[in-house]
Amino acid sequence: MEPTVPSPAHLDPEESTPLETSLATERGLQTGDYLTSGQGVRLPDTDHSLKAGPRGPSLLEDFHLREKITHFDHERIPERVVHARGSGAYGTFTAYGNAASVTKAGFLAEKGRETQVFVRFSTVLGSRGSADTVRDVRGFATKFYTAEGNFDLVGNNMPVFFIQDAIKFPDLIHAAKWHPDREIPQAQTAHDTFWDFVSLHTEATHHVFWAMSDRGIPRSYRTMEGFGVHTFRLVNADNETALVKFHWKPVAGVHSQAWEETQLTAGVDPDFHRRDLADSIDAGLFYEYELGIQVMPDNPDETFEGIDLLDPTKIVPEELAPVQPIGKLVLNRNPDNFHAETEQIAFHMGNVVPGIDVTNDPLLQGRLFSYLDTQLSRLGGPNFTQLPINRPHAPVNDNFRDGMHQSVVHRGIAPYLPNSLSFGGPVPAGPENGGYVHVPKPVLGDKVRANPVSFADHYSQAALFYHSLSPIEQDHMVEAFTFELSKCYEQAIRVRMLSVLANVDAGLTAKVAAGLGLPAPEGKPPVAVTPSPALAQITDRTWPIAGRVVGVIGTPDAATAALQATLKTQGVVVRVIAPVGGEGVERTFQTARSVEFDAVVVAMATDNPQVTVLLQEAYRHAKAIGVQGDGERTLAAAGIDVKAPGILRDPDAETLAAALGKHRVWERIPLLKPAAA
Ligand code: HDE
Repeated sequence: MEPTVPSPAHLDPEESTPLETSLATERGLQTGDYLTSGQGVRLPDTDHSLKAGPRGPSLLEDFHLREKITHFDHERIPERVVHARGSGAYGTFTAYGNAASVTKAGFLAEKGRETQVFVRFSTVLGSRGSADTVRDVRGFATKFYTAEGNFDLVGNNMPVFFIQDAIKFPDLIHAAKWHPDREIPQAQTAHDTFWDFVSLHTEATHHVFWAMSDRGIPRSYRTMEGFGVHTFRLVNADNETALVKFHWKPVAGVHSQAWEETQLTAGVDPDFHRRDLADSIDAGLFYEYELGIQVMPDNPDETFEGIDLLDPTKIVPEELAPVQPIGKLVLNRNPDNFHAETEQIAFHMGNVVPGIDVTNDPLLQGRLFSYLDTQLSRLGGPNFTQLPINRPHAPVNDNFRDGMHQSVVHRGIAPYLPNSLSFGGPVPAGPENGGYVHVPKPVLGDKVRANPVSFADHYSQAALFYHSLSPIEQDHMVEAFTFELSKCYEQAIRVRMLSVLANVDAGLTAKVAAGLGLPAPEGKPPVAVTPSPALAQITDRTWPIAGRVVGVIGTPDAATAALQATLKTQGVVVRVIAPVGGEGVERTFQTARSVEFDAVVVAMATDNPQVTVLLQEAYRHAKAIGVQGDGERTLAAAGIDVKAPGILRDPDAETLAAALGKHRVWERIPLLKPAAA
């Protein structure tokens, strides 16, 4: 029986609340020309508290003072226990329509269907105010406001995780966050407790390799992949199932900062990634990604080519199961209010829609509990789904009532089922009416605290990853391990971690050990490793350059005007760096730092020491450097050889664009090594 009682507008299936409308309503709360109190009483003065005489004590009866200060005192909510530092944007997801064979979820299956999303990117370890560019995993969490309800894909920029079972998460995070006695270091894994834990808990090895690779220091959120990590189960219209891994593939390619660059950026511009996201959207240079799936048969043992699909420390190499693109995401709108939208968004692994189901991955199973639970303390009660950013765009008719911060004035007297006083409604929806039905899989087994045997392999895929990287990326990983372990106080932890590395690769271990001044232990690395070329990020490919930033050292005169104009047509942001400010100047010698630019063009002669440092850094970080006019004298002052790779004499826009499309001048890297190395 269909419900016949009229429901309030926000519950009415005919009147689902599009995000635009709900946000407009929220903005509408601030109306009128006059300043008022929270109760709507107009106020003549908000600068002086009510006092007994100009010098007298403030009076308790000043309702405006008390209300203003009280509200202010409670403006902050608890930061996320992990992923506290983040930023987000709205976007549109458009389905290619080719996923219908594996899922009935309309937003994936129907060709051309557009779905609004909000994506929140984050680091894991730092507090809300920490720097964006630290070495860390990045969160890539997407809320799809689908017509069938919200679907949240709460992923990371690395396809595996440190642990195989959710019960270890508090241990991992206690070890990885700051030391509890002094609350240092902030947003770093380079400390004793982290390396103590991961060297003892070897199932983390594969993930640690990803964290120590260049994936841990992305150039921007535009240039990183996203992964659902776990295996999901998709269901099509004929109720056939497939096991699937989700991937976000950035249209701009996967690119990273240089390690030294990240450290400088953390000081120069701690908001580097956040700013790039917001500025790019403002400039119409939208971030774009394709959603892809690896599809594996849903066989009873849930393995594929010998890989246990329930183990979140394992990938399925793309060469074995290609990533099939099924839709495109464009991030095209900045939030209006950081707190209301980016801070209050609440993701939950249990937000699934018909056509998408979970698997028994023990990490995923624990997450199904954690995300709902954490919002209760973070957002202050169970009604956070009513916040505009969390509201589904599908009709809601849940019979949930009351609770803290209830903002809906529910009508009727029968919020229970079965009832006869609300004409029996709302009625449960069977699958024929779009009801969510869990895939009926048999569950059998003894109650045990145990892992499948296959989970015991902790090293083979770490080796697979390491051997899939380009030599430059491998070198970066050696440097990262050496740097991080050098930061430990306890020698025993370094020694123990070296013995873990020795079970992955002897060459890597020898180099890290040499850097630490320790003997390299012997281990038992896997004998045969088949690399997955898809994992390397330095390849021969050239990538789109929209959103890349070029600094022009010179004055905003005609000399570089043509170059600038052509680059801008390709979406490149050009900033003139001049001796002093003025019309057309975005940076001065005093304010510019190398980390802001993907390439630099030197169009004037100067021996300004800050320009010298900028160029030396750009050179060291293997960035393309163009030279025009008497700019060579500036390079000479910085001690840079104009014949070195990537120093481009009078580059036209095409040459510069080609260099940007490679991300860095990789041929210069060997020249940057100390002679003894
Ligand atoms: Fe999370 N994680 N997580 N996580 N996670 C949270 O939820 C948790 C894990 C991820 O931008 C928290 O609302 C447990 C894997 C992202 O709002 C919390 C376990 C992956 C975000 C939580 C994991 C993630 C979170 C903190 C082990 C990648 C940020 C605040 C079982 C696939 C979402 C919150 C945002 C946030 C718990 C492991 C990704 C406490 C218990 C694996 C991107 O619920």
